[in-house]
Amino acid sequence: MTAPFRLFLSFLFVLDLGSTLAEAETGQAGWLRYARLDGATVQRMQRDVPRSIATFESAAPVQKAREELVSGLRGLADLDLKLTDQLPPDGAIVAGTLTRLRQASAGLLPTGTLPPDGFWLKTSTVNGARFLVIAGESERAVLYGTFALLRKVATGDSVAAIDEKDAPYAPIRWVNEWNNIDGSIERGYGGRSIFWEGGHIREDLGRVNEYGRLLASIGINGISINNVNANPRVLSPEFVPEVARVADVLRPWGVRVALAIDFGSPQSLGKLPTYDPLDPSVIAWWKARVDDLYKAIPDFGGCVLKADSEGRVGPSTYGRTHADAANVVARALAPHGGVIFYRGFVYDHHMDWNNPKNDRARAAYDNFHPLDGQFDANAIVQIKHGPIDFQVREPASPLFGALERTNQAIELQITQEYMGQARHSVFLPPMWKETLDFDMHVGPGGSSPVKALVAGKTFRRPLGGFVGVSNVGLNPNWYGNHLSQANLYGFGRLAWNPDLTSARIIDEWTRLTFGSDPGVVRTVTAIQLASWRTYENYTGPLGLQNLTDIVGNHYGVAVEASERNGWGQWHRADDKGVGMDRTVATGTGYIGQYAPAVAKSYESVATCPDDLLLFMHHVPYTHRLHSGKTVIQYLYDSHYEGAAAVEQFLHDWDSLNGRVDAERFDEIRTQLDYQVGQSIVWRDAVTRWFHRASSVADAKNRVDHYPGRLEAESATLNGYVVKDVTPWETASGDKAVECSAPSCIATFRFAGGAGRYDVTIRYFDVNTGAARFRVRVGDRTLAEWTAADRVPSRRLDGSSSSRHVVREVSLAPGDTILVEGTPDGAETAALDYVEIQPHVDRRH
Ligand code: GCW
Repeated sequence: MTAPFRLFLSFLFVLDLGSTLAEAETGQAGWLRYARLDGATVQRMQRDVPRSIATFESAAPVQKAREELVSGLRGLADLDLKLTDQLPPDGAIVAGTLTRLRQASAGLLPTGTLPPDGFWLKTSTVNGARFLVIAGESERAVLYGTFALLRKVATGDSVAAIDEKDAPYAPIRWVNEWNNIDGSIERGYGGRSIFWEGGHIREDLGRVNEYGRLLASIGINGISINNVNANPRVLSPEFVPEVARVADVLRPWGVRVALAIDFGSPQSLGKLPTYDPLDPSVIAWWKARVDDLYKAIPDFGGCVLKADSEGRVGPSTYGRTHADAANVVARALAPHGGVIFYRGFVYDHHMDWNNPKNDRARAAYDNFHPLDGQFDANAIVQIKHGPIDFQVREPASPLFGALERTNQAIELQITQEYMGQARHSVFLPPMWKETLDFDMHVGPGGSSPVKALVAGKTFRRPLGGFVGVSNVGLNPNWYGNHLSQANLYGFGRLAWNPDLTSARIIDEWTRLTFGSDPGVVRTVTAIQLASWRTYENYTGPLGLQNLTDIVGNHYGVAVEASERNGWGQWHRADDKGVGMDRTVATGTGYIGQYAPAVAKSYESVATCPDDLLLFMHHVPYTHRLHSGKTVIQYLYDSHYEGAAAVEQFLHDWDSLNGRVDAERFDEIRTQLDYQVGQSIVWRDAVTRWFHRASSVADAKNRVDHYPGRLEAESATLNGYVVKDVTPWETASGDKAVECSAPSCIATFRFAGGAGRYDVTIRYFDVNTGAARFRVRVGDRTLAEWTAADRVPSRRLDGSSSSRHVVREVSLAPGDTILVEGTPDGAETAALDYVEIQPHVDRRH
């Protein structure tokens, strides 16, 4: 090695110690990066943390805990722990099950017990030596304690003197992965499956191991690894060894593996003449398949079942009940300690829209309330948090309050199906908490938040808890958006302790994920905490639900897509008013499914909260909200506020340039910039739609007035042809232009005064090609790009509407702006408009 090269290397080494910002970060380590703390905190930790780690158990979770402590403390605080299986005389970190630690030394911990899966972190002095004890009620609880300790260190908490016991709120803390065995993921936005590929479990389960680590760190103890729209093949004998491999990888992390099953399997897979749950041959078939699974996977978690829902077969084929269906599987699982989650998501998707009494929101309660008490002790009804389907705002499902003698679990959706599909940043814990904290007013004492009901506390149920639909993928950052990881983190933290505030959760996550620079923490937490309300503001406020393409991709804006079909996500907006009348007095009666105290407040417009008004009532556009604003003006204002807030997120993020590693800084910036563009599409589409429907003008005169906007259909077109866009509200002026030649030009004439402008080109980027664009002013080329994004649309619509902004362009009166489009494949280089706005210097 040459001297200069050596010098260079040592320079790199110094850089590495001094700053973690220099390193590229992919997000793959999530919140478990163990990045070096600042110098003062490192010193403090070096003083307070003992230098060896003692464990006495060979159980895999305890070994994992030890490895985690070693790598965590090395990364965070530059500590090199010695490994030992004795209690060293000069003190140590000691990690193990409570029982085993008591055997090792009576002096480590005072008397006391721990609840299931609980842990105890305690500093003790034995014979003058300091010990930092991590005791777990179970083996996996040793891991939970370990991750809790590492979280303290990573967020800079003192570990000099601790005495803390903690235990999970509920026994069920599971995730579901809607992965198909071909490797695709239903409603997954982070790439292909980490579990499956080409009809089999993947050879390389490295990412499964990493995922298990992330799950353990937030206390998740179960996972189903295939889509609830289940392929019967997962139960076939040849699959058992494959599933067993996944279980082997996740077992050390304390995570039990489960499968989603298809109710028709006894017939489709087992070749029986029937799948009637009361038929003896069917009963025997389930038992045999389950016994077989347990031979290979002794700690198999159980099954998830979606039956009689969205085209899946179920017990109705034979006139049997959901309880019959759940119990036939429950009885096969019971001897092995397995559980069945029976999904409460059962509704008729062929309902007649013309019948004002029809209401999908009633379905879960109507289907399951009559069956209360008929489910076996190891069956759990898994209930989506709201009565419809993961919309941006829904009331708590009335079914939570209607099962007294049945186990239940709440299903929350971590993957952002209706929440911008990870292309929009939406931090969901504030929304989940509204449901979890909502008082259903049932049970002894008449007060019962949803969290207590689902955890089985209200009616003293043996089982219950939390299920999150996660859908991570092979993308290095798991979800396709760094900020979306906070939703998995938040889900786990709330499943462990639903009393945590969203502010606390996001503060932890941010410090763990980006470090504790106060500016970074302040900015990231503020963006995350405001993001749900912001998203709601521009996609479906006042309980309208998401005004998205309900029958298509659930992504872009399409205000009428929910209407005139059987899917039941109706908002019933017409020329006079908007909203679903769900009252008992004149509507669908849905409100009557709640306990009287809740029903009373929803039944009257005078007491119904504004946020849910249009979910519960049909009102004229001129109806005044509690705030005094009319409904229509609120719809206009909230959409403008929402879009403006996203733009502010982007500016706030920009202030972190240089304070977050470049890779994640750029990726998040790109995401937020895209979200700004989409929020404008939403804003314009929804406000224009309601303007046209209601004929009520925007008091602030913004809707249908767009200063600086030049429509493509009014430009001078060379090769481009004008095209009507469907739905009309997704294109400015209802129209776009498409190129029907090898290349085309749209020429826009600038009529403003001389100055510096930002020029936005609004175009359509469908997923069937990669068209090219070039923008010129005279012979100056301003920008060139390829429309190669992969948004979920092959049509010109709200999903494919995209924008390119060229900043600080000098323009003079009479200048012509030429946009040249070159189609590719089925992508027509379509244009919507050019918008020219005075440039505002935002540098501080
Ligand atoms: O929200 C709907 C989704 C479906 C999903 C279904 C369910 C797995 O659009 O993709 O199917 O809910 O929860 O079963």
